[in-house]
Amino acid sequence: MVVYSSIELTCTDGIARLTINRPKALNALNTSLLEELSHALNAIKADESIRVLVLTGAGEKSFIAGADISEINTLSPLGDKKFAQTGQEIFSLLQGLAIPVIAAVNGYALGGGCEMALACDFIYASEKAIFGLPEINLGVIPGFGGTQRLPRLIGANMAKEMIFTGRHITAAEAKEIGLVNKIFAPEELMAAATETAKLIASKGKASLCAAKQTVNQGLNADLQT
Ligand code: DAK
Repeated sequence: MVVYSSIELTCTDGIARLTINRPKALNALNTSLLEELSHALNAIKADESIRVLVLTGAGEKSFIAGADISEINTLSPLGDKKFAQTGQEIFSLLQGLAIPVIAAVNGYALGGGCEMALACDFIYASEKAIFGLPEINLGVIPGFGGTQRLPRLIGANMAKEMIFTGRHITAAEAKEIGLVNKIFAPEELMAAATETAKLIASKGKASLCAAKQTVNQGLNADLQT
């Protein structure tokens, strides 16, 4: 496997684990991390032995604390546009993976971090996880697909409240509104995500991929289609 500087990719028994690892910035997404992520996701896509992906953040405090604010502050308007497009493309690549993807949210999942979890098939969270789309506080809107994926998951009105207020919500609130499937003690989160990943990996890959594709495409079509 390739060695990255801000992410880690491991694979055991058909289960890939992708860990965002930039502790000095609470795993915030900067351009070089996004480039590594793009490379890793394409490697996962090309590896037929991988049946499930688990995505998490390194450390106990943060899943991903959003886009890297200090980098965004240095971008020109064109640079801003490119950064947003790059993020959108990578999150579409993540969502479009044929295999199931579980987000194991271990801490802060803010802005782009929350949006990345939304691009996964479902979310398990630590009791300490905090979710939010605080872009409004920076004078912008969620730029990596959150305005589209969040309402599809929790309904338009709940999504608008989160986006308009920029408020942080706890794991318990996130579960109540259907953003999160299950909550675990912090030390149990990865074991629980891995156990579910193993159960999923024990199923036929063709039917898993067909199930994912059918659900996802069906959400954008009428019942008859
Ligand atoms: N970017 C860069 N560094 C970050 C960061 C981030 N998003 N979040 C945290 N850090 C850094 C802090 O600066 C600090 O660094 P040092 O001072 O130690 O060098 C270190 O991580 C530890 O953070 P704190 O000291 O703040 O830790 P606390 O426990 O006190 O607070 C916190 C944790 C997560 C509540 C806090 O760090 C925080 O509020 N962080 C920022 C969260 C946030 O607002 N994230 C961005 C969401 S918006 C675009 C425009 C905007 C966007 C995208 C595109 N275009 C126009 C293209 C924005 C998208 C977003 O994701």
